[in-house]
Amino acid sequence: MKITDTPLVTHLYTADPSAHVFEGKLFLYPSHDRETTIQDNDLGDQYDMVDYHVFSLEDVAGPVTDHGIALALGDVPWASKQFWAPDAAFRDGRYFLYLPARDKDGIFRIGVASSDRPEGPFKAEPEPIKGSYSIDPCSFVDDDGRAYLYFGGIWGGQLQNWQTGRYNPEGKEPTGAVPAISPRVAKLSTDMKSFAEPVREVQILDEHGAPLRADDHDRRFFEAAWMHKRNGIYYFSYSTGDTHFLVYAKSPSPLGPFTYAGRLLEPVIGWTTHHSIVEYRGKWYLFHHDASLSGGRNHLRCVKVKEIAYDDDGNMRVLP
Ligand code: FUB
Repeated sequence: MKITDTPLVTHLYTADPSAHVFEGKLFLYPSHDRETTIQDNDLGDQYDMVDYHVFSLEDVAGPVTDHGIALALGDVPWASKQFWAPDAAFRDGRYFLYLPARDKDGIFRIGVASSDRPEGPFKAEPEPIKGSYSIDPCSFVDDDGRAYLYFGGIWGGQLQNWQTGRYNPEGKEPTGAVPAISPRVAKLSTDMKSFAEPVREVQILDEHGAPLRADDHDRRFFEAAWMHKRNGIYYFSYSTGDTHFLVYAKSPSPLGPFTYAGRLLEPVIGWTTHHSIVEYRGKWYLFHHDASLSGGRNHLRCVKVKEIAYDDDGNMRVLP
């Protein structure tokens, strides 16, 4: 099938697609958007999701199989609301689903659930990952077997509340020429269920080697981290949030520092933009979302796919 700018899933609203190749097929782990009467606000309260469906595709452009509910909010003992953007990983015969949600105190944490099947159902651990906070987990298993969890998001994602390493409800996004808030990364333990090391900051530098500035809203990290590796280069891509771009940075190391490398996607219909990048049958793809299926309602989004091309220097371009 030919790739077109049409939603891959139309019987549900879906967003934040994390794409992986498991068992020779493409699997999508998106958020499952739902109708709500909550008014849009800068904290994202309108994104009030309560379960995850897993989808699979043989052909990148569809059709898509909906494998049904893989995990429900009520089955995660520590979570109170807002099942936001998840990710999945495979290691040693088990599949892992990483999920951000607010805990009973309203603080975003990241939990993990596991299954012997890529489509689930997943069984959640009773507590969130110790030392985790904020949103948008992205798991990455490197060729050497080491696994990492990248995460973080500002504003509704609360990363500004963790600038000292402890939760400060008064935390604000910095302004002006100071360094922007950095996304976070932690190495995962071999069972994939805990952090093996203290959480670190992921440095994103400009072309002069200086950290991106807080007032550089066209380039600074906002949310939606994704990591992929191609030809020995580690690509850290993310959303700039209030300027609505998907951008990326490159490094020779999974832990950075990363150097800003360019823009991947211009703003789409709807406030949020979010993505994943995956190689499938020799080509690279960007799975992302917009709000076209709902006529532009920010919290009712739909997953789409585009092809990516790389130049000889490893720079990326999304094909129209
Ligand atoms: O889907 C809820 C939130 O919206 C995600 O966690 C963010 O990345 C944004 O897409």
